[in-house]
Amino acid sequence: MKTVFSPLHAGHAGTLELVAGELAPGFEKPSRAQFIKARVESEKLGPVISPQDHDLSAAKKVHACDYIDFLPTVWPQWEAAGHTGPAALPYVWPTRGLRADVRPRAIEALLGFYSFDGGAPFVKGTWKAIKSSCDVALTAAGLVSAGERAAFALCRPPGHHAGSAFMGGYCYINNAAVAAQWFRDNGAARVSILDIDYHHGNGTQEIFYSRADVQVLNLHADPMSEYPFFLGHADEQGDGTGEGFNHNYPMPAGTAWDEWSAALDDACARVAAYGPDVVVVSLGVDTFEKDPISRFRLKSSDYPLIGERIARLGPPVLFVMEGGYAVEEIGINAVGVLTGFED
Ligand code: Q9C
Ligand code: ZN
Repeated sequence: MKTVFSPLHAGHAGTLELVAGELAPGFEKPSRAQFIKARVESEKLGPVISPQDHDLSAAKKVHACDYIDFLPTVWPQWEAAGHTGPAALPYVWPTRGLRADVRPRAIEALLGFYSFDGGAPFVKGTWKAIKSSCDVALTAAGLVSAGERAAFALCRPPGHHAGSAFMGGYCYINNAAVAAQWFRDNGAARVSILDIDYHHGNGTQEIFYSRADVQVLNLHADPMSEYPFFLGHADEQGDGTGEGFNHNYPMPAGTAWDEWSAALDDACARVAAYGPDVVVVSLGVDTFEKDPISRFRLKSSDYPLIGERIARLGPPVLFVMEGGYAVEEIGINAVGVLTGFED
C-alpha cells in the first residue's frame, strides 16, 4: 500500500509537556515518524508519496472555525507577548463553576480556552507540522476513495485527542475525524472509525457523539486510572441520533493479546453489523509492552495479527498514525499492522 508522508513534521521539535508536576521533554518527537518511514522503506510496503496541499475547509467541517483559525496564530502571538521559553503551553483552564463562554484576549489564556491539558505544546514549526499532518490524512483518504484497498497516512502530530474546539495529548487537528468526514462528503454513506491507540480517543468520540453516520469504536486503557481520564467509559454509547454508534472497550493495566484481541473481535463484529463503506483506523502502537508511557502488554508479533483481522472486515481501510512512544520498535509495530493487513 502507499504511504503519505510530509517532512514538515520535523519542525515540531524540542517540545515540552506538562506532566505530573514537571515540564518534561515531549515523548511525541520527530524520531517517531522517522523510524516509521524507515521501516516502511525497508519492508518495501510500497511507494512513499508527498501530500497535496488542502485548504482548511475540510478541517472546519469537524472543528470549530475559530479553533482552526486560532492554531496558526499561536506561535506568533506567543512571541509577540514577549515569551522566550522553548515552547508555548497553557497553564490555566476554564472548569466547572467558571465561565467558558467568554473568549479571553491573552494568548496564555487562549491556550487554556482551546485545550484540556498541558500536552499540546507549540514551537515555531508546530503549525506547519499540524497542517501537513492533516494534508497527509486527506491525501491518503483520496487514494482510498479513488479505489486503493488501503492507504497509510503517516501523520505527525497525531490527532485523536483533538476535539471540535480543543487540543491536548499531543493532538491539534483530529486527522482521522477530518478524513472520516471527507469520506462522508465524497460518497461514503457510513464510515467506521476503529481507534486502537492505548489512550481513549476522546476528541474523536466528542466530534461524532451525536451522529449515526460515523460509528466510533475505541479500545483503550480504562480512564478510571489512565489518561485522558475524563472520557472513555463503557456506558458512553452516543447521544440522540448517535445513540448506539459509540462503543468503548476500556481495559485494565497489564492487558495482553488474549483479552485485547477479544475486544478487537467484538469491535470488528460491530463494524461488520454496521456495514461501513470505508473504515478509518486510528493506528496507535502505544499498546506495546515496552511503551514508556503505557501499561498494556502487546508484543511485536501481535501487530500483524491486528492487520489481518482488520483486512477480514472487507471494506477499504485508511490507516491514520496516532501514538506509540517506544521509538526503536515503533516502525516494526506500526508497519507490522500494515503488512499483516496485506498478507
Ligand atoms: N507520563 C497519544 O498517544 N500523557 N497521546 C503523557 C507521560 C499524555 C498520548 C504522560 C499522553 C498523550 C496520541
Ligand atoms: Zn496514545
